[in-house]
Order: sequence, then structure tokens, then C-alpha cells
Amino acid sequence: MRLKLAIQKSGRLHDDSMRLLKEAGIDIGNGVNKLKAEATNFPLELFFLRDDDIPQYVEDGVADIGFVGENVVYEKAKKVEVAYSLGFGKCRLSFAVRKNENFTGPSYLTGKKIATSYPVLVQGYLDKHSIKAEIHEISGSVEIAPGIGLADIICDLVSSGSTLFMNGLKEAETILDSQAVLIKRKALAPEAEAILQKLLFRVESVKKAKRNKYVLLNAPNNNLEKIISLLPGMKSPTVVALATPGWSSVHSVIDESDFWEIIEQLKLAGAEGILVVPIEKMIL
Ligand code: PRT
Ligand code: ZN
Repeated sequence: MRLKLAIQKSGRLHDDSMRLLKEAGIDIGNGVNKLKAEATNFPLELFFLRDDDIPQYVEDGVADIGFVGENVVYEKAKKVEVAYSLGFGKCRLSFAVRKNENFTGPSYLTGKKIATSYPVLVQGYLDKHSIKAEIHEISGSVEIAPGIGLADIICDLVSSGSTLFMNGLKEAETILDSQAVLIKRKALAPEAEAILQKLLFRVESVKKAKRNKYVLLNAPNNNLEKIISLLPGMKSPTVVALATPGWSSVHSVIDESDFWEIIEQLKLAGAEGILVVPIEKMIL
């Protein structure tokens, strides 16, 4: 059997979804049609769909799993499970007001006209704050609504903020932080679940590798202990004697978030010839 994965046919999530599969060592054959494709070296079948339709297809079992934005998952509110955060497609769903206006908090929305493609999420926010406002659902170009007098406020996805800026709007309040996630059907067959676990194991090792760097450096033996203490490594650093007496080569793995600070300290401790190399896969 094959695990059936739905991904976006074209759009912002398509390329990153395909890249992730490739990095996980999964080759996708050239599909005979544009709707489906099969992996040549992994029990996976791909369906190319509009992102809005993916939760429904997963709920119905047409696909077992899907890659889709959390914004779509929560707006569609289908019976699917969010199983894993994929780390791409990051954005936020935010209210935005005209740039000369002051959003003073949720009560500011009372009685206002709000244009959005996310009526369910916006209504949820209004209900949570016991606020009554008018929601105008529009499917695209939400940012032009205040300019043409259709709405006072919008609620739309933002990433860089330049779309809002170009339309004379400013971000006021975020109601959802979103990224692409892996959703799965509730009650997946055990065989499908086993393939999913294999896929997740690969995806996780790709993600871990991206967060870490392999570091090689030369250390004077008289300060070797200090240098080793700065480098945690997966177990402990590898130390190899250099041909030059009194020096060793030290190899280790460090986390991206600690990276610059550790490099600074290593230099202060006398480390030289520091090489930092990307890691392709990391299996712990
Ligand atoms: O055809 P299909 O229905 O599949 O695609 P679509 O047009 O509905 O979606 P698409 O490809 O635009 O976006 C797919 C997913 O990408 C979204 O559901 C989000 O999860 C994610 N994503 C990440 C974004 C953005 N960033 C984003 N910036 N989706 C849309 N935008 C839009 C936003 O709506 C606004 O118009 O980009 C504009 C704002 O961007 P900035 O950078 O100017 O702030
Ligand atoms: Zn869409």
C-alpha cells in the first residue's frame, strides 16, 4: 500500500513541500497527469490540490495526510489531526487598520465592518471577546477593501507586511501565528500509520540537520579542556592529534541558536582554523 499525501498544486507552499520530500530522499516520478504522482523509492502517492480543499480530502480519506497552512486547517475546521509542524510557509493572520487610525484593543472592532477570507477565525476571535461586528467575506485582494470603502478593517495573512504598507494599512493585532503543518486523518490504518512514522523520522532528521552545524577547528593542547567544554557535541567532541606537536583537531556539532556566541568564545580560547560545515542529515 501507499500513503496518500495531498500537497498544494501551485502557490506558496508547493515548492517547499516538494523540496522537503526531496531532502527526505523521496524521489517523485514524473506523473502521467497533473493531479497525481508516485514516489519511485518510497510508498507514497502524491495528490496536487488547492490548499483550501486539502483538509476536506484528508477528512474524507481521499488522502491520508496533507501539507497545508494552519490558517487553512483552523478556518476549515475539518476532522483532521495536526501531526507535525513543517517549519515553512510562516505567516500570521492579523487585523489591519488604516495607517492613521489607532487600534485600541478588541473593543475597537465593535460595530465595524471587517473584510476577510477567514470568517470562521475572525468570528471565533469576536466571540471570545464578546464583540459584535460585521464580517464581509471576500476571497482575494482583501487589502484593497478599506480603500474602496467596503470595510473599515481587514483581517488577512501577513508575512513581510509590505502589502499592508503599500495599501496605506498597518497591522493592529495578530489572531493566529501560522506555518505549514502535516495533517492526518483520524483513525489512519495501521499500515498507513507505519509509513507516516517512517516519513516523519526522515523529515525530523532533515530538520535537525538544518538546525545544526558541523564544526572543525585546531586547538592548542594547553587549552584543549577549555575548548572542549565549549563544545557539547552529540556525545562529546572528537579530538585528533595534528601533525604539528602541541595541537589537536576538534570536531563537533553545534546548534544554530548558540552558533555565534560559541564561535566567539572558541576564538578567545585560542581556537584557530575554524571550519563550519552544513549537515545534510542527522540521525540520533
Ligand atoms: O490556489 P490555492 O488555493 O492553492 O492557493 P492560495 O492562493 O489560496 O494560497 P497561496 O499560495 O497564496 O498561500 C498558501 C499558503 O501560504 C497560505 O494558506 C498560508 O498558509 C501561506 N502563506 C505564507 C501565505 C503568506 N505567507 C502570505 N504572505 N499566504 C498568503 N500570503 C499573502 C497574503 O494573503 C497577502 O496578500 O501575501 C500577502 C501579504 O504578504 P506580505 O509579505 O506583503 O506581508
Ligand atoms: Zn487557497
